[in-house]
Formats: sequence, C-alpha cells, structure tokens
Amino acid sequence: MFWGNGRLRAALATRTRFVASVRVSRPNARTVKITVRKALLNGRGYRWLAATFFPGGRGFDVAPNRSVVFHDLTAPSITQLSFPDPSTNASATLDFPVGFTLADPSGIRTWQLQRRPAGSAAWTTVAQGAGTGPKTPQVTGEEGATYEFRIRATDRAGNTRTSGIRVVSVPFDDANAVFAAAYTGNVTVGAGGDSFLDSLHLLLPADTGNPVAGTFTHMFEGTSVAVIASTGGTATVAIDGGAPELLDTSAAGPRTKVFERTGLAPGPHTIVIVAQSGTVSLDGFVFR
Ligand SMILES: [Ca+2]
Ligand SMILES: [Ca+2]
Repeated sequence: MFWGNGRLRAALATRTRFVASVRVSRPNARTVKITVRKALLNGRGYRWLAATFFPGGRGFDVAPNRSVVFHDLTAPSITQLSFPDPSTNASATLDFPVGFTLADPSGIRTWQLQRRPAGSAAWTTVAQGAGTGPKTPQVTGEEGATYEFRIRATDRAGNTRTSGIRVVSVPFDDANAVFAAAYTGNVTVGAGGDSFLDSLHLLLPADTGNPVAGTFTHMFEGTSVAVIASTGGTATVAIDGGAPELLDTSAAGPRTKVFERTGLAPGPHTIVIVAQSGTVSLDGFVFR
C-alpha cells in the first residue's frame, strides 16, 4: 500500500509483475479494505497473498480460501440423484420424492426446485430452502402429466448455477375416466397390492362366465406408451394393429413398467392388450 495523489492505494502484483493499482478505503480505524475487480483475478484458480509490513512486524493473508465468501467466485455444484420416471417407481400416490445434493465451500444461501409441464416455457418453484447436503423434497403431480425439473442454487457470494433438466411422468391410473370405455370382456376391478392410487384393473382370459377375454383398448396422442402393472399372468400387446407381442407380468413387482414402446410417429395411436393366461393386473399408463 502506498499514498498516491493524496489517496491510499494498493499495488496488485503477481510474483513477477505489477498488475494494477487498486483502491483502498478505511471502513474503520482498525480496517483497510482493498477493492479488486473480479476481472483482475483468475476465477478458476487464483491465489493471492496480501502482505503488510509495519514498524515492528509484518502480516500475511493467504488465499484462496473458498469457504470465505469474499474469495468464493465459483457457482455451487448440483448432483441430481433420484427423479423417478415414471413417478410410480417411487410412490403409490400422486406425491413423490425427488433427490439431489448441493455443495459449495462458502455455503448455499438459497435453492429452488423448479418444474414446468414438458413443452411449456415458464418454470414454477415447487420447493425451496437453504444449506448444502442432500435434499429430498416431496412434490405433487397430476395424473397423466409429464414434467421437466431443474434446480437453481445460489451460494453465499451470490454465484448461481442452474442444473440440467430431468423428466418425470405421472401415469394415468387404470381407473382414470379417460379409460371409461377401454375395458371390455372378462375384466374385474381390484385394489391393494401397493398399487398406484389403490386401484387395479384385472384382465382375465375367457371363461365360462364371460366368453370374451379381458381386453384394454385405448387411443392416445404422442410418441410413446408405457404400461404399469403388478405381478400376474400373460397378455398380448399390439400397437396400431401391428403383430401382438407377448407381455409376461409374472416377474413384475408392484407398480412395474412391464411394457414400453417409444419412437412412434407423432399423432394418434392405439394400444390393445388382451389377456392370455392368469390375471393381468393393469395399474397405470404413461403416454407422452
Ligand atoms: Ca461458491
Ligand atoms: Ca392403479
């Protein structure tokens, strides 16, 4: 530090060369405040040493020390852990947890979990808080909705990071009104078994009581379809009148994605499921 034109100034230098002369103020009698523009520092890896010499001694302040807010020039890190897709992978209700971890040496001043319906523009904050570490907020979805999620986190120095996007679909329940005309033949309604919204539609093969095998027929819009079911028998699945594929649900647990077809041309499609053996316990459907 030195006096220049009647003002206290500080010389900013690397080990080998002078960089700039910077302003010094005196907030109080015990403190000098040296103001350095961020542009003069290397945000990824600067180191500095403030050296003070005075009659009878000397002092040093060595940086970086990113836990000190003043030295923190880097945005928080965000690790996205659990974004269950479909939501029924983690929950039997419309509430489901998402999981992520936040880290920053200076601390997290605020974070927001944001969501928007896929394809829309505006984000809505659905959970928020402060502090580093693991976060598992519960969110509530609507049947049949597909959401995009992201996280924004700001550290105590004001650096903000926005995470990438994760997609979560909430299935339509098998008992949703959109399927009012979908079930024909030998079909009964069940519940329990840790099923989504405590409802199952059971497709049964033809028997003496009903000469038509249990059948699910539904037209949907989109490019993909997934079937959620629990443990049971076998059925055939056909998309748009194509060759029926065998659907074996014997190894399924509760709320298991037992069938998925992606890459369909955008537009209307038809899925037909016909019981073959045992009881096929349909729990929900994802269209997107
Ligand atoms: Ca930081
Ligand atoms: Ca269900």
